[in-house]
Amino acid sequence: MTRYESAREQYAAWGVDTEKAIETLRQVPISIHCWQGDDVRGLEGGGAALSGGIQTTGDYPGRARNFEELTADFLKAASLIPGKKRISLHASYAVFDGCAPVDRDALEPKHFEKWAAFAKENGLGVDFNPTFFSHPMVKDNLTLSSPDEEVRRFWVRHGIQCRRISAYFAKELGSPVLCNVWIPDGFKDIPADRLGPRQRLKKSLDEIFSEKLDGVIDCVESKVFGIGLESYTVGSAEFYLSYAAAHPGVYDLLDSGHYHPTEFISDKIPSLLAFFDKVPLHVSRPVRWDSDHVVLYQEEIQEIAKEIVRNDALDRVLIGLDFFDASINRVAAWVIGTRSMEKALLYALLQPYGAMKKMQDENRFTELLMTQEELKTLPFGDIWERYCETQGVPGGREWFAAVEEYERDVLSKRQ
Ligand code: RNT
Ligand code: ZN
Repeated sequence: MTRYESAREQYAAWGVDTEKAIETLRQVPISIHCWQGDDVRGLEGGGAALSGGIQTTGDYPGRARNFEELTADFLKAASLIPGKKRISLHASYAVFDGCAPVDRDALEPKHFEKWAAFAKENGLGVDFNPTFFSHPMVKDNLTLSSPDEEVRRFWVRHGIQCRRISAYFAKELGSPVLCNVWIPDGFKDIPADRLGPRQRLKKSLDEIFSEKLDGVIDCVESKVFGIGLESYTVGSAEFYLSYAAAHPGVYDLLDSGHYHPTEFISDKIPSLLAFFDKVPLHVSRPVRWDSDHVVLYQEEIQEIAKEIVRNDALDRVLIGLDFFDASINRVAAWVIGTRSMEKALLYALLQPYGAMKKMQDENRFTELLMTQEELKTLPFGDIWERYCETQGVPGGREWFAAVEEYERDVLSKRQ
């Protein structure tokens, strides 16, 4: 008997079908963010530093410097990650090859033709993010909530163009595109007016979302604070949740680094599922703050995956990743983070939820506690290895050899 066969039997004894779990997971798309490959710098080449209260730290060699390097690195990572993939782009990754560069408020689908071709060639769906940071028109840390009409309107035009670009990708690829609005707007110190900026943000969002577009899934991403913006965030959790609830077709995106340190998005997923038909996520790993560390196979990510799986919401929760670490090999960061998400989903698919829910409803909490604990030491690793094998990607530590080789032959040559 192989290790997998033995593991399959052990799971079967708990009423879990491992074959079915593998078959289900194979079809779940994970949206992998492009910005892990270049420390969120983008391809505009204007040299604007990363702003908006987010930060990458570290200077590991080998950062991608252009479209070719970024896509090559992405594909290297993707070749080592099992499962279905999408790519999440930012507007700052426009490619101006062969046409004159334009400012953010004038971006058009043609500036993303190369990405559309890349996505098509590699069977990837695309998700999109307007870029409201790292740009001179971010004035006093404000964009859509700015009291300066010139600034506010510039960013409204950017939002409008980004939705059109999203619709273009959706049409080209035949797959709906999540268009995620996150803005950095906030204040370092105690504001005199907390409502005014929010009223302006509400007005800006109304303007951006007024155009009816096919294939675009709109969402808004809140957060609690940013670096240098510690006292007040315009787009707070309550603001965006209320906005989404009041605007059918606009969804509230949950980023796991955007809440208070003892607050978890896993518990928010079922709350939102009770009201929204879709719940988009940015799965990240905050360490003491919104640090965007590489996602690991840890408790909160397991809980996130469980909430998606046991609520039968694999097609309603849109799983996207958001982390950026410049202190380690960036290809490995992508691989480790995305494989961790896949692992968490597989683990979640291997739980006997029917039986466990019954225990809860029948007040058999001792048995439930025992079950949850015993499941943890079943031979999960053997099922994971099997999943990787069926997906044609290396399991265990073998994938790392491929990354080391790539670092030696490609990444280390970039100066
Ligand atoms: C920032 C948000 C946002 C960004 C990316 C680059 O705190 O999480 O989603 O990380 O858009
Ligand atoms: Zn995010």
